[in-house]
Amino acid sequence: MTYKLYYAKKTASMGIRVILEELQAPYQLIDSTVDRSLPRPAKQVAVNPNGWLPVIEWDSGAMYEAAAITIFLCDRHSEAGLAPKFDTPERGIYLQTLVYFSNSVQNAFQLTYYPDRFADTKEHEASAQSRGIRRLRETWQVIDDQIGSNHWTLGEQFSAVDIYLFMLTTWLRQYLGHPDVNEFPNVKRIADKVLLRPSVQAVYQSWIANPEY
Ligand SMILES: N[C@@H](CCC(=O)N[C@@H](CS)C(=O)NCC(=O)O)C(=O)O
Repeated sequence: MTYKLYYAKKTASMGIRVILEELQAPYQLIDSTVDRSLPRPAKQVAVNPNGWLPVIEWDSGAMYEAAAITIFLCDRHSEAGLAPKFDTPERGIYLQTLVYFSNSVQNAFQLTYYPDRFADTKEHEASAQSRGIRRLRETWQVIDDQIGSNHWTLGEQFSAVDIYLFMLTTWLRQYLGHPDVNEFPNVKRIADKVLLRPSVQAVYQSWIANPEY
């Protein structure tokens, strides 16, 4: 069975691709875009009426929402050990962190990337954007404090949360006024280790060559 991953560079579909690589699950990339002026694959929009990436399809289903896809794939391929087992304390923190990434950190990014979606008028967009920058600082600080001196985000064991964390750090853009990842030394320490993984080296080649690409 081959997964179909609707895909565009710079998006959360890159993180899902790293997870598929780590799981050694066969997949096929379906070219897509975040440019709303360009057509997107009909099936992608049928699965996700919001029009966002990532979307994933498999032999018996399809879904969207990057954190949910992460949880689904890691449970489906549990032998790879990318998710803590069900009855461990780490399992709770794993779910908590993925959902926090999705609803708080990603939301802060959205305020800065798409201020028009959070403001009634053009004049209010700058305010939405600057609040988003402040929110990025607040939410990354929560994650940095949570990690503390842990080896990986959840403790001793590498997990899909570390990949997700790395992906989100690649969205930080100096030119948008985002905080620098170095403001969050524990996050940076983990992102640097994730970067060394062959899966990440393969998927993030362009970003590695030019982080603001
Ligand atoms: N909560 C969704 C957000 C998805 C999202 O915002 N995707 C971006 C790319 S990372 C996108 O498709 N943006 C295009 C748009 O919003 O028009 C998720 O985590 O999957």
